[in-house]
Amino acid sequence: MTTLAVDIGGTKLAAAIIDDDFCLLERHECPTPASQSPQALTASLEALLSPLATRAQRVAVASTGIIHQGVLTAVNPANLGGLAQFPLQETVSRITGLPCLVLNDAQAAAWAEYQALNESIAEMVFITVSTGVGGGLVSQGRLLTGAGGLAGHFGHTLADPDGPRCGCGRIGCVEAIASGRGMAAAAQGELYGLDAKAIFARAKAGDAQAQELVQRSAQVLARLIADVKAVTDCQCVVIGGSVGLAEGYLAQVAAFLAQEPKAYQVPLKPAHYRHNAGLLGAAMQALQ
Ligand code: ADP
Ligand code: BMX
Ligand code: ZN
Repeated sequence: MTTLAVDIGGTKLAAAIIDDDFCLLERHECPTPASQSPQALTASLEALLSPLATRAQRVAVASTGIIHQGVLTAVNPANLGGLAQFPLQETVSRITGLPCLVLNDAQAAAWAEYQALNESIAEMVFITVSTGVGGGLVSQGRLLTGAGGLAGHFGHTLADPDGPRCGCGRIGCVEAIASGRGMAAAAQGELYGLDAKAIFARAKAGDAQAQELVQRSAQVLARLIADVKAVTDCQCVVIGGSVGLAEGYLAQVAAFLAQEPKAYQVPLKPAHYRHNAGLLGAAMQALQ
């Protein structure tokens, strides 16, 4: 049996054929359309999934947004070009003709990363720093999704009451500062208009403003992790997403976390499955 796994993020769509031993047999990627029209996302999903659908028996989707009863509702619609709601399960089932499971991207990644731990851990938290900042929590061996799908949306906790407005409607969310989009929005002067990938490249080349933007993100993330430790007493926090996995980023987060009182410190790990954690976690959930 094979699963067609799909990861819908604010920046990219990924799809892979995954076998029942969770080997990735083939992987494809395309940009996420920046449009508030549901037709644009449907068209991109059609182009990505149609050629792969005949090779799988089921589909498993990990997607940005609250996923409840198969429907995607954005907490932060700005991450999806303004798209606030999308009938995800119905659309993907129609495109592929296959049974389809859908869950939040960070919750899916949390599940895969929990399976990859080689120690017995009761509480584990996963945080993705990517287009947004997402999260997932495994407690006593169970993935917590919440009655409405909101569990683990750590990116929308408060980092700075005087901070920028978040697309979710709150002021000063972690996501508004620490995410790839948040870093890009704060860039000024020579860095104005650059995305987070380019900002990291400038930081590496010695640009002071770029270094400050990366540092600010890492500091905000470390404070979030201390808060999460205080709430969950998790024994490990796994970090993913393209910003989270960028060279040198986790070391900066760890250095800021080390400045917190001992009780709020927790071991940090980079995602074992790297950029495929969401795809694999969705496939693992579908097989259960
Ligand atoms: P998605 O949010 O679609 O799941 P990613 O995890 O790739 O996708 O996160 C996208 C964000 O990561 C963007 O803000 C992008 O600029 C940034 N990014 C992509 N590659 C890198 C990199 N090598 N280093 C730092 N940031 C990166
Ligand atoms: C946002 C929110 C979360 C998601 C997180 C990371 C939306 C559309 N998404 O906080 O559901 O898990 O971003 O998403 O409101 P990514 O696109 O960065 O992977
Ligand atoms: Zn927010």
